[in-house]
Amino acid sequence: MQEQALTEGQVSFFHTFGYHVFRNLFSPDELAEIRREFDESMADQYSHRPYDGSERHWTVMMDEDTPLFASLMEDPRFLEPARQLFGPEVLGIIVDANRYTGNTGWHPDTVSPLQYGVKFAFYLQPVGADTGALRVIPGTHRLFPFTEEFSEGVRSAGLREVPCQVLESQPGDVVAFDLRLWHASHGGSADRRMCTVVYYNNPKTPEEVEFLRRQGGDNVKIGLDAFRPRRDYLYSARWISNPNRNPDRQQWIDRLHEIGYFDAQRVIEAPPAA
Ligand SMILES: O=C(O)CCC(=O)C(=O)O
Repeated sequence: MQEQALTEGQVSFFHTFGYHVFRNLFSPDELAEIRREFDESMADQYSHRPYDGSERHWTVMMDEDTPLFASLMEDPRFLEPARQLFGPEVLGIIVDANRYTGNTGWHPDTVSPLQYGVKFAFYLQPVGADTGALRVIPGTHRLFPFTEEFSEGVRSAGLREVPCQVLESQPGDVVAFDLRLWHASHGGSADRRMCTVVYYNNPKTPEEVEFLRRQGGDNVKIGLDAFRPRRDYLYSARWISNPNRNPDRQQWIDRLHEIGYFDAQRVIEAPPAA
């Protein structure tokens, strides 16, 4: 396994422009296993509504039925760069999988300057400028919060008209970007497979804490409600029980409990009815 801590120059580039691309982070054997877990989990989560290319499918990949995916948030290849970028107390939030349909319009992944972090994304097919690669507007994470005028200008300019950097990638590569960075994709296939590992900044001020508290319920809406997989919770009771006593996971769970991130309904799996 290859370790991928960032150099000082790469950390500085990320903070200045908002992204970094890791090449060949996964071995061919890992990729084969990732594809197997992806297929099995998606088939299971959408057995009631198999993918037909008309709408995006999404699910969480943090449980014992997908052990490789479930290990990624604690894997130093992700956790170490996340810590270099947002400090040693950065919070592991989610590992997910997506089957995208069509283009993705320009947007950042957060609506508040009080809520930020890093997303690591990897595609299971080769993706280029007009075949669904992530495209980013470098430096826009530093403009946050955006004026309505800027947001409207970007959204109305047309997907391919906005000046940007295209982050082409091959299976095995991983694209990391700041959640505040404006990004989009153009021309992807009807079944573009993309997975992510997300970390949030550990909030410091009462306002940041309050925003993260509300984000738990918001993540239920933008994930479970929007895509309707079979699971009806983000975090399984088993994940929360941290059966392998992983100290990093325990630190995240304790802090997220303290903040109240888990309090909204369906953030954590409900206990079985008595
Ligand atoms: O790959 C895409 O089409 C967009 C990905 C994206 O918007 C995201 O992961 O936030």
